[in-house]
Amino acid sequence: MTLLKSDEFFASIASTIAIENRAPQYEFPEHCHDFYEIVVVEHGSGVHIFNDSPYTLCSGTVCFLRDSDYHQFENMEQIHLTNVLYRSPKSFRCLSDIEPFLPCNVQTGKRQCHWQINQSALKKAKSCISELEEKSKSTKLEDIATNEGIFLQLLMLLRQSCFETHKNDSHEACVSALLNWLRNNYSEEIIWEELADRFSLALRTMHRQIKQHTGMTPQRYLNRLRLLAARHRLFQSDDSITDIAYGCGFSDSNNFSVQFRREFSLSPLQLRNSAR
Ligand code: RM4
Ligand code: NI
Repeated sequence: MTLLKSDEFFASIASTIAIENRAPQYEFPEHCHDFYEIVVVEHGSGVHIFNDSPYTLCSGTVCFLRDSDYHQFENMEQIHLTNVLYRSPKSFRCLSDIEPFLPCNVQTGKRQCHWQINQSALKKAKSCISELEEKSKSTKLEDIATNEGIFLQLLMLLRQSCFETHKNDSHEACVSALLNWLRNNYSEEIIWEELADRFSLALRTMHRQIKQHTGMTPQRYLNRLRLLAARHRLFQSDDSITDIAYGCGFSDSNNFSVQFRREFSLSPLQLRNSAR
């Protein structure tokens, strides 16, 4: 796996923060970093595979990565995002430690690294980011201090908005909950009418909102989740292709193979053999 090194991205040894705009972000293969990263998605859609789990990106998605995480971007459609890089929670000049403000519980392995913020918070975040960008190449201590101050502001803003996102928008809250549920339960038999009901959405609203959030129809999105999970299991396990197909929610293994080939241009068997 490729390791991205801080020397490539930070302006100098003195810099503690670096801004990398990706407008657009193209597909990007699996990699890790020797730095930490906050990814803020402005608009577009795509799939973020984070430590092997797929997450759909959309406007307002924020992701926190540590130096031990790895990730990749797939199926990017007009995605604009910004990476805010920092060396580590304790490697600032003027801030002592930002660890308490990062998504927590590394020990239990249960940390929610993807956050969703609303449009007004996104606007504020963007303005912090452009301020950061202005001085990010400077080696003057004053500029570094100013930037670290802005970075802390950005971090607080993201945290706060993550908890507030859904306060005023019940549709958004329901759709978020539904998408979250799907990410964990894609292998179950899904009846869209029932699911819409369960998350208090009209069927048409659900359809429209999923399309808006993921850029895909609900069925296509569900299929992608299943196919990505299947691909992961093909790489990581010795389970038979039929078991994997059923285990990921396909009711027929021929149909699974057809869809798989359409999505990844390889049959499940070819993919498994290529991994060996
Ligand atoms: C890449 C991609 C990676 C990020 C580097 C800095 O284009 O966004 O995720 O680590 O830039
Ligand atoms: Ni990265």
